Amino acid sequence: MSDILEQLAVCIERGKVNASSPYPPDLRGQDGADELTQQALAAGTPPSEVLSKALIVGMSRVGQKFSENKVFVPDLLMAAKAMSAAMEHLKPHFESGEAKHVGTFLIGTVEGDLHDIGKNLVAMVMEGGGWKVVDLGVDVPAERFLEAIDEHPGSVVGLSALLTTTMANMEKTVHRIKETKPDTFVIVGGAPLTNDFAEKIGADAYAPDPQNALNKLTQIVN
Ligand code: B12
Repeated sequence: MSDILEQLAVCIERGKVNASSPYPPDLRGQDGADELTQQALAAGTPPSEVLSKALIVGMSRVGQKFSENKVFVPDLLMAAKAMSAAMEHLKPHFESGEAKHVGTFLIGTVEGDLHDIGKNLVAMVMEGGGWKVVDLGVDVPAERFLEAIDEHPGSVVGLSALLTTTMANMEKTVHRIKETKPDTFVIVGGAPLTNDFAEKIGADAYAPDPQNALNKLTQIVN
């Protein structure tokens, strides 16, 4: 079993989407993220384990290599594509079957930032935890968050940022939300963030990963 998860982590890291994908050439003809995710689930691996022990592991490895200049942007794009192929199969397992939602969760990646893999994972896990999720996408200006709060009164807002430059936009977004809708609960996340930063910019909470976010938010509504 752990063999499939390791192979899947390699497919994410190398950007091997599916068996028919010609990229990367040395894995031509082998199963990709698409097939291996289905095999792991069919073998009874819990979806949360597929997520934490394969998908996130593969993305972290490619991220590390990017930081060391061993791979480049096209490699990241292929890794992101493989990740999306895998997530398509995980999604149904995280969809909530509950008739009544715990609450509404608005999520988006802040203005200037196009990274959405982490945001999508948080959205998926929150949905699995019984929340109605409204995904505003990437590069979301503060004003769009405010409009969405008007459309979904009482919702909790989640902001994602992956770039140190867009952490500044996150701060502006939190300030706009807090000055206009002071009662809105705002949780922030993303690789460069810390608890201290979240406190400094006036967010109500920080979570390093989706499960932590789900636990914190479910606690506040109870
Ligand atoms: C994949 C990737 C890309 C892909 C994104 C594809 C996509 N669809 O998202 C592409 C190729 C497009 C890309 C582009 C760029 N990238 Co990039 N990218 C990455 C990489 C390798 C992985 C990010 C990722 O998906 N991680 C996996 C997910 C699962 O982790 P995560 O996002 O951190 O999310 C987790 C938590 O943080 C948390 N979380 C996330 N959001 C939220 C929100 C809430 C509310 C909560 C509670 C929790 C939470 O939960 C998630 C699951 O555990 C990182 C390196 C890294 N290791 O982080 C660089 C990285 C973020 N990129 C970087 C850079 C520089 C860029 C570019 C500027 C590159 C360029 N020269 O063009 C552009 C910027 C484009 C833009 N305007 O946004 C730098 C940022 C450096 C910095 N200090 O700002 C990094 C750190 C790489 C590096 N070491 O240099 N990138």
